[in-house]
Amino acid sequence: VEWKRSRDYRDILYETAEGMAKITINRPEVRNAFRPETVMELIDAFQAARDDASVGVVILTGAGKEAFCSGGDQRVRGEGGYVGADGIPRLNVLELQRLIRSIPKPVIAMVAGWCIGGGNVLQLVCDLTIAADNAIFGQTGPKVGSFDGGYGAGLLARTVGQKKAREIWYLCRRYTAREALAMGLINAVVPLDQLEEETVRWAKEILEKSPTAIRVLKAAFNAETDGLAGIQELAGNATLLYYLTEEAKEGRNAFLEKRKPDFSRFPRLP
Ligand code: 2NE
Repeated sequence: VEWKRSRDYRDILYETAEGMAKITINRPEVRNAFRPETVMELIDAFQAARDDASVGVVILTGAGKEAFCSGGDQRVRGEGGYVGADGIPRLNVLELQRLIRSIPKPVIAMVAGWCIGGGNVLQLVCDLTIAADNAIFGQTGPKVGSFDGGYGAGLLARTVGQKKAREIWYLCRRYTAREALAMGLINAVVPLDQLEEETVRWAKEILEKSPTAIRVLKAAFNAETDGLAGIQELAGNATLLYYLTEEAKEGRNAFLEKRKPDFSRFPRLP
């Protein structure tokens, strides 16, 4: 794949090719830990991928072979969160998690090396995860004075089961890619030198499928786990499809033409 650098950022890379966007956390010197600015850029990049109709699948990864992401940058952890150059303490990675869930396109985590703390939660909220055989997964919150009780706990339990999720958080152990695969935390393990090739293969298989079927399925999976926000996404798809019908257009046209709408020609299907 010939990736084209399509947007410029400081902490991340944004590249596109053949219907895919690849978003790379580019802070290898800290094992791709994120600071508030990194997360702001990631949010901007995911919004760009969402709005680009030529993009059907997003790949999230980390620069280098050492790490996917080591979570929040502990060097900028201040009184009330992670403090950026603006001096405001934030936990904006939670917004990023919601965006990865709600973007109506599959997001594939491409994981090499460490996938730890908030980094593991990021791969968890992605639709699919392909890992290299050197990947290591785990949470560290209770060791370093943090925790993620949102998707980090609830979605983890839905994904690997209650017992395993509690073990992961309470003991803060590290798990190999094979162990992660066995517990259902990820989708596949491949040799490190085949990681991108395999991830792109999965992305292209998805790109051959009906985009509307894929987007409604994503919303349906979210509806099962994400409460009213998940139902909102699923219902948003129904509204989108409805807007495309003559029936919905009749309502809009009647309003604009200041007449009574005539829905009599639209069937009430069983
Ligand atoms: C990731 C890990 C296991 C890597 O170990 P290793 O031995 O391969 O590398 P090393 O030497 O530990 O790390 C290389 C450099 O990266 C920095 C290190 O401090 C070191 O810097 P220098 O000594 O060379 O200057 N680095 C690595 N991770 C960092 C981080 N997260 N923040 C700042 N600097 C980091 C090992 O480095 C490790 O255990 N890292 C910490 C993992 C961690 O506890 N992350 C935070 C969890 S909490 C969280 O992410 C979170 C949450 O729970 C809830 C909401 C939001 C976020």
